[in-house]
Amino acid sequence: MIIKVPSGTEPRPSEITPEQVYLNRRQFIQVAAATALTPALASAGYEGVEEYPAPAWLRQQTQAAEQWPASTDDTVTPFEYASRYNNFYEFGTGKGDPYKLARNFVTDPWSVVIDGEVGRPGRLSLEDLLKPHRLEERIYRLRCVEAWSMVIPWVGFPLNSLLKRFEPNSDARYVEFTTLYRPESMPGQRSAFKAIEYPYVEGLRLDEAMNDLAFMGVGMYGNTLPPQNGAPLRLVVPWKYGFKSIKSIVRIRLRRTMPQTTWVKSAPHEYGFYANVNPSVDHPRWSQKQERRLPSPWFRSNLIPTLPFNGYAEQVAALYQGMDLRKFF
Ligand SMILES: Nc1nc2c(c(=O)[nH]1)N[C@H]1C(S)=C(S)[C@@H](COP(=O)(O)O)O[C@H]1N2
Ligand SMILES: [Mo]
Repeated sequence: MIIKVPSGTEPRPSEITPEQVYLNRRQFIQVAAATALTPALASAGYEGVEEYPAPAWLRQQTQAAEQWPASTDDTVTPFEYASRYNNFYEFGTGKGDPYKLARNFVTDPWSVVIDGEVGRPGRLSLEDLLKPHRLEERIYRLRCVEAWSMVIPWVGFPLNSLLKRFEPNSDARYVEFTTLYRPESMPGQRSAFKAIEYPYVEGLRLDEAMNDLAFMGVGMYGNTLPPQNGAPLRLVVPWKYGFKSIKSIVRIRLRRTMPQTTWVKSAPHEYGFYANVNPSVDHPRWSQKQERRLPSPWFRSNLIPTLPFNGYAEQVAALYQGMDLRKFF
């Protein structure tokens, strides 16, 4: 059921195969997946998954992830959309740019620095960072601030279990995350007209970061992350607009003060630090009351109502008790 994607710029099967043949093969792949006796594996059941370069140990672990019992029943977005319709400005601002331009992005070896207000700071290889964590699959809704949404089966582990290992001290009130800065391989970072400042920075209040829904992703659709989706390690915060879910993380810093995050710096009246999904607070240039659930073909707009906290209010609303969410948008 896995289609290998060689590194390089080869066209994908659907580009070189007539549509009907491609679909027949996908149906075949689906049948093969349904009859395989691997019910415990997260990868069972997803069609059209392309395999991107990754270390063997990581691929093995993502394929063996266990199911999280609280996943949404919403229909999962096809892998083709989740891996080809992306925001990752480091690889261009067009939705199709990251799929094309991140193809050769090298994510192995990878290390992450954890520092700031912690008892045990350090730099860890990805392998050491992942070692103590059991991977699980969680199907979450992803709501972009641009008013489209998808449903993605992530593989990873709760952020709180990572943070606890480094022993945040009593001055730690916020968590700051930073994306890799490597202009030689990220064309958006060397563009003459940069859309945003780099490196990309995001942040959470510590209590938000400790909420069980805040997740570190290392895979999706039962396999490792494609580079365009933030390989090898990204944040997934399902109750906030997608821009909080920062990709390809190299640094996690515990802080006393609120971090200056990329989109707040770039347009503070349009994007806030909290960025909780909220249908009753519109973006200055468009409504947030509805969203286009992808895929949305041209003949059907697929508009659905946007839910407070993206449908996760029961788990997270208490974090914001007494706060004016219009002011802290
Ligand atoms: N480093 C970095 N992280 C990023 C972005 C980005 O441009 N750079 N875009 C964000 C936005 S706006 C969204 S909607 C999600 C999209 O994640 P996906 O492509 O895996 O669906 O990634 C977020 N993380
Ligand atoms: Mo987004």
